[in-house]
Amino acid sequence: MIAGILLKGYSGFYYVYAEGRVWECSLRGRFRIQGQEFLTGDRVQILPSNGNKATIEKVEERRNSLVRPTIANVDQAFLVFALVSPRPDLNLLDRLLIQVSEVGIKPVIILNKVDQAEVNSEDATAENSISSLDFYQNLHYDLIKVSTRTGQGIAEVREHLKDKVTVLAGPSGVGKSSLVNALEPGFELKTGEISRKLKRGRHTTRHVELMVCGEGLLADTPGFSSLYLPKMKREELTLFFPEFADVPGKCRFTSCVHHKEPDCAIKAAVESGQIEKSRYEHYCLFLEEVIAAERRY
Ligand SMILES: Nc1nc2c(ncn2[C@@H]2O[C@H](COP(=O)(O)OP(=O)(O)OP(=O)(O)O)[C@@H](O)[C@H]2O)c(=O)[nH]1
Ligand SMILES: [Mg+2]
Ligand SMILES: [Zn+2]
Repeated sequence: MIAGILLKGYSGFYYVYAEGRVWECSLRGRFRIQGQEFLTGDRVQILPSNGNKATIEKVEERRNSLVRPTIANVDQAFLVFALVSPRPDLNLLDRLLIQVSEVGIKPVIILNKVDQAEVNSEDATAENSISSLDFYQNLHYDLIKVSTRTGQGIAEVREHLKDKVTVLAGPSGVGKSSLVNALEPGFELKTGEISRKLKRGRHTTRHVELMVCGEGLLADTPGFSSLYLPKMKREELTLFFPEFADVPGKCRFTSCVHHKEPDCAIKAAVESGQIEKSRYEHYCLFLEEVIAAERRY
């Protein structure tokens, strides 16, 4: 038997990547009735029969799984945003950082369309966007600046793909499919208007698919613009704002959630500029959501 990763299930067959090639697999006995429980990204053991055919004999326990997209055992997520258009939605970015970190997936922020900076270099909006994402590097997140148009940064993205299962996430129109095409020109994924028109159908009729890309596996996803926070206790939210831990000094109250309390070290750090204002504003928004959700449980 050989170990592999499930790329996709399609019309009763399962495509598994193992030992550098793709196997068309059917299910062995007891799995047949449980077929629907397989997820893209599942680690499986397969038994080759002839040619590229094999049967799935065993499914390993999942390390993690995401609901949207429905995929298991993801190592990292590329959180893709565009420099100028569509304007980076930092609220969504901060939500995504929480969502992936919570299940142990490493986030990598990809700032695409950096070629737009040259075109609009006089434009204050572009300048703001650049600096507003740069500070994420100081929060110990990886940030790669790319342009699928000029090829800038593509080699660096390819490096990050190596030996990993990566999922793309981000709003519609930021260039996720364009990025896949830049990494692997053979795929020719639909981009732009066509992609948007097909999106609904594609989203509902097809499961997410992993593609062999460079030396890793990559899943493209349709864009989205809203995201719920995972279930957590209000005091856990600070864990997803790593920069809060770097703040010197202490809050007056040990139970301080850095919101309405007096003598708060975090609020002082926002005032002094040590903590980015947008990050703190999102923290407060998220805190209210977490507290509202607590009441429902
Ligand atoms: N200027 C510029 N435009 C780009 C770049 N990358 C992609 N685009 C354009 O941005 C538009 C959207 O690209 P897509 O790749 O379809 O975006 P997507 O994120 O896959 O969108 P959805 O599939 O709807 O989620 C297209 O018109 C692309 O040509 C880039 O680096 N620079
Ligand atoms: Mg797309
Ligand atoms: Zn505080």
